[in-house]
Amino acid sequence: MPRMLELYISPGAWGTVSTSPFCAKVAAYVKLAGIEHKLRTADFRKAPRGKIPYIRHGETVMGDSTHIIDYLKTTFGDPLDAHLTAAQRARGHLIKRTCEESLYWVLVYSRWNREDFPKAMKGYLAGLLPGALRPLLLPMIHKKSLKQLAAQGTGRFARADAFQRGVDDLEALAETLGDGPFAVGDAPTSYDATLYAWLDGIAATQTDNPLTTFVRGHAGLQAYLERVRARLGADAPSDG
Ligand SMILES: N[C@@H](CCC(=O)N[C@@H](CS)C(=O)NCC(=O)O)C(=O)O
Repeated sequence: MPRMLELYISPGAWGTVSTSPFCAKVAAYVKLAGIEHKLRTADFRKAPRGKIPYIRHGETVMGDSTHIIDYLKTTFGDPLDAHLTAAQRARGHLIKRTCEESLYWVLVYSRWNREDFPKAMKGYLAGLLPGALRPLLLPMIHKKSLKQLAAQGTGRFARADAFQRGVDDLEALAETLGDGPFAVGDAPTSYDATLYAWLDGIAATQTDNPLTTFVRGHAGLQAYLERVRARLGADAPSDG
């Protein structure tokens, strides 16, 4: 068995382990699955395909949160999902895809669109980027995010329409979750790593928008977040 698993993520803010929900997802997975690991600050230049999160485990360097979790299941065993029925897997898949392929873009929109950007991201990025490069990097990162949002499509909607798409996803997720207690049953699974990361990331974002209002004001989702938090304990990125 190779050495310690290293998980490379973007730094946290607003009480999250990482502002990237894909990073927060894998950070939650390794904790829920009880896999010993070290959290490290990601370097985009070293990230496979230029995206975070990525892992290093011995000689293996791998990106994509889903590929990573598949690798971890093969390497460390599958304590969370091995027992799931086909119906539970299907339900979990739909929850995961809704978060990762749809709600994700409205979350990105909520942080980077022109109206909300100054409040949501400026302070965070100012603390993150080296002072001298800040005036250069901040607009570059902002521009890249807007370009991705436009290419994906969400960035082309009026603000109210973009947020409505996200609220529709959240309503469906909350309805599907019901009283849970977890995404697909009585115990946390890999699907909770995704659902938790998205809901926590939305609730934590430092701006008021229809997504944050929905999650913060929904008693069932708040109770769910507390249940998952109780299983996770505290964690923070460390380069040690
Ligand atoms: N499918 C990937 C998506 C990861 C992803 O989109 N990460 C974002 C941060 S949340 C990223 O690295 N964006 C930088 C870019 O697209 O250039 C996964 O599951 O890990």
